[in-house]
Amino acid sequence: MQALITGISGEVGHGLIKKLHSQGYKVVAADIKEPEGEISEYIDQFYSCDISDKEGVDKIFEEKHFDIIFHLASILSTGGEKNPELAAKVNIEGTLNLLEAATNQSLADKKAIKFIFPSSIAAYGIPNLKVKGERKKVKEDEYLNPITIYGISKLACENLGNYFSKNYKLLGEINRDNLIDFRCVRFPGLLSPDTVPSGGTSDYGPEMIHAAAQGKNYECFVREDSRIPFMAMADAADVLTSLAEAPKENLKSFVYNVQGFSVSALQIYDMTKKFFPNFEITYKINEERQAIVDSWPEDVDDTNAQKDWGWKPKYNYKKTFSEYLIPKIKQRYLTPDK
Ligand code: AKB
Repeated sequence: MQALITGISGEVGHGLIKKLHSQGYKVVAADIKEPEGEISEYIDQFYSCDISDKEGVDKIFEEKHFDIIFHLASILSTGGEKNPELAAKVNIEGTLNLLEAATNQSLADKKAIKFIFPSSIAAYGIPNLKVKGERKKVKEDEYLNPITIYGISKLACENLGNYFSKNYKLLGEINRDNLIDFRCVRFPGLLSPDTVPSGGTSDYGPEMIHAAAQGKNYECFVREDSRIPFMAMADAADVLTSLAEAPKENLKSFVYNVQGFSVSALQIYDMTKKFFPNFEITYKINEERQAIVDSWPEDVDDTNAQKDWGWKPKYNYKKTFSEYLIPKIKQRYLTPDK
């Protein structure tokens, strides 16, 4: 089984590569950054490729045939607002390049390649805090009015993926069973002990914990009552592989909400302080980043994922800290060369 992963140097890539390798996949990786550290051991072939470069993407598909693609490469919500044109190019054109190449290969090989796409809670746009507080658990088809170019790109690519898997060349004579098998989840903010994210807006969560583990204090850029769903990174890799393994006939939808737990910035601080008692936080609100977080739901309804493919997080809020983040993060910062 051969898997292509784009965006390996990002947050989700690390955990996913290890998992796929342990499941016996040959892993082909494409990224603009060379893989560093232990993940290099798990990669069978690396392509230095900017996914918005169509020729570069096509070359990979000329040389390799895939059973499954995990398309993780993306410019995140805060980064995207610094250069929306670039974000649209990478996030939309890049995804389109991959969808086209995967579709051509699926049709030529007469075998539907699985295309797994992580979307985000950024696909939502809650109109105001009153609605956010009242509505709480948002379903997949509600409030799809994203305010960032990242959220707009994610929503567009969810629909592009669905198009390429069902209606591609609607008037053409195509064996539709050989179109790609597109599956997508909307991730919440992610908390990892291994990587400190950059360019996202949910970054205050992981930044806070990594600061505390290094004996630093943290200046938080959103209000203490800001609340969105989060998930342990260990669960995020599982989300992608278990969605990939789900029998196609069970999947009633092409896009699923998933979440671990819904917490405020203050609750993340309180939990972090339990493990790092000297840790202190101050608040200096960045109005633009605050507006982004305010537009994301407080929580999401992931009943469909539970029903259709048995999704259940291993880590609740407490366990995420006590059994995953804290032991690993302490080890990370105590080991001198990390
Ligand atoms: C971001 O903050 O942009 C991402 C996300 C929630 O998709 N982490």
